[in-house]
Amino acid sequence: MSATEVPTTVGKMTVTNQHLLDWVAETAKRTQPDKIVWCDGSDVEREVLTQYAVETGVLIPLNQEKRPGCYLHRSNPNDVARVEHLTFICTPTKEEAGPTNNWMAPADGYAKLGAMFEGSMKGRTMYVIPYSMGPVGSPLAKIGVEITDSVYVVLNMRIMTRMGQAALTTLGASNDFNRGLHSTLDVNPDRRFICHFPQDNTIWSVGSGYGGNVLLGKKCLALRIGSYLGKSEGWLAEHMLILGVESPEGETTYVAAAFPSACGKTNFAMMIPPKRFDGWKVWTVGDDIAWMRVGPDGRLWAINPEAGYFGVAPGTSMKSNPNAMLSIRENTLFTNVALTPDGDVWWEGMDGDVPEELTDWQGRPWKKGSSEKAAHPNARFTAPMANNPALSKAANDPSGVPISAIVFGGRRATTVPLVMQSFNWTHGVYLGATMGSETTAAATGAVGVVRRDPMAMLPFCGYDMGQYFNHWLAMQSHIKNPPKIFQVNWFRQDTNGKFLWPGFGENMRVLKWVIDRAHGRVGAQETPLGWVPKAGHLDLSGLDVAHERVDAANAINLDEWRREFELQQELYDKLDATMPEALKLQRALLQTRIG
Ligand code: SAT
Ligand code: MN
Repeated sequence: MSATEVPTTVGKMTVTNQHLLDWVAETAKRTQPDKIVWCDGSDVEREVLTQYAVETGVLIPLNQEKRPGCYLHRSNPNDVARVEHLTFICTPTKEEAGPTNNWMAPADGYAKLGAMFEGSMKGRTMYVIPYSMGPVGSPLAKIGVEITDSVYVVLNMRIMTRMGQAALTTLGASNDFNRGLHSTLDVNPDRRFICHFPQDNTIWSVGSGYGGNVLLGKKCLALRIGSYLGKSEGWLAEHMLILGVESPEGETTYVAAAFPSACGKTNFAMMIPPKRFDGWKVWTVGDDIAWMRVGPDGRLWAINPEAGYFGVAPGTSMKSNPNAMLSIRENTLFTNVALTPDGDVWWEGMDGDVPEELTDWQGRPWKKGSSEKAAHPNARFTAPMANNPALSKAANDPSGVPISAIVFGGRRATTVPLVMQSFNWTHGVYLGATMGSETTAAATGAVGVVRRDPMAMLPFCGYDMGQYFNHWLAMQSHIKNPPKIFQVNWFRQDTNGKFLWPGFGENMRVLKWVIDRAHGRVGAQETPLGWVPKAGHLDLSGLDVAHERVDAANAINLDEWRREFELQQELYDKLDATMPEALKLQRALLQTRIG
């Protein structure tokens, strides 16, 4: 298709941005789609595309009485999670990508994927999706355009981002937008790559139809490219939820918290405080990503660049996360969950009895007692944040929210205590940098292995990790009123493998201490590792758990920490070339403290 054949209007949308028109024409020439659809984000468009997705088997309508506007998608069984081994950072030198990223030279990346894009949309429709990450017009927001041949991607991007005309209007005639190009090809793992070109603000993704591999605004732009932009522009793009805690007196304190994928960020962000905290309220600003910039008042201000939740379904229930269950009642897309005989969704860990019969995530009949899971462990829901009863009023505020505390958390069966505050900013960066976590089903590969996941950014940092730590350290001099930094671990176990801490809503007790510390109004106990709550400061009244178990969850065992110290050496070795001196010093200081 030649440039002149590219339609420039659809419905009422007029496209005048020449940079965008040129790029679309050039891409159409390469990929040769049958048709080009410019997505305006309208309701009519959603209806038409949903209808098309149903007709072509991409979506299965759910019971519209029980779940209005909800659909099920089954991905190819070889394509159910992010693929870190096929994800590349394409910087001019390997050093810029650093030792924790896969690297490809930009020319090689363009050549290799370029060949795969040749004619890849023949017989298909090419969708052009303009979108804003962040409230439209926010000084923290960024504009992206994703070109894709997947209607599933379009329908997910509608929920996850502010998509369509408004984004295009904000872009105006500017050339400053992320160029994301995606083609599903034949969903063959041998022809699957996700390549990032930070210097060009460009993402190319082929061969997958799943989540973070293809919803290019999410991990690819908001984190990998975002972190690179943050470094050069002086802000932070982080794998963090953002929540606001409102006290009975009406004071709201905002907290950002980093946890690896599938470690309960969505649950934490939507938490309902237990009875003991009557009158307290937790408001969700975001459940996965935070973009943070220093405000004129010297505080760190955060926006959630997303507009929806791409949450893990298994384990989500009225007990674990009522607000998530309420968020998925309508206008939600489900991926790889099980289907009930009456057209509703089901997954392991949902409330109520296990149904006698289901259709499993691969479309096969499933019977109660089967050794196989009915829903894929990384099955997801895509729900508009507007559905969340606990959505913060500030979620759409272009200026974001001021962050008083930053929390780093991993999934650790041993060693790491329930909660701890860093001695200072640099020590806080050290705690984040040395974070470890057991792997989950959110990425392909072994599950349950402890790996270092600095600031939960290991799979998402778009440049050298040592430089990233440097950036965090350097930010201190710009933040006059910095947030306090904490480490938490909800996942510590007893010798029988049972969790010591009940988690979920009870995490409010930990959160209360965190915000009181952030405001400087509660005591703490110094340990060799950091500040921990003094006896009596963690509010345990009404908690249905033996105090010895809470003590065990909080315990600091120096033998375990000496082992942990040795394990952290691996990270230091790997990042030796660029590991900041300040963090080497932190390690040396810790060694003298734990002996
Ligand atoms: O598949 S996603 O990357 O979008 C979800 C996750 O891994 O956190
Ligand atoms: Mn995530």
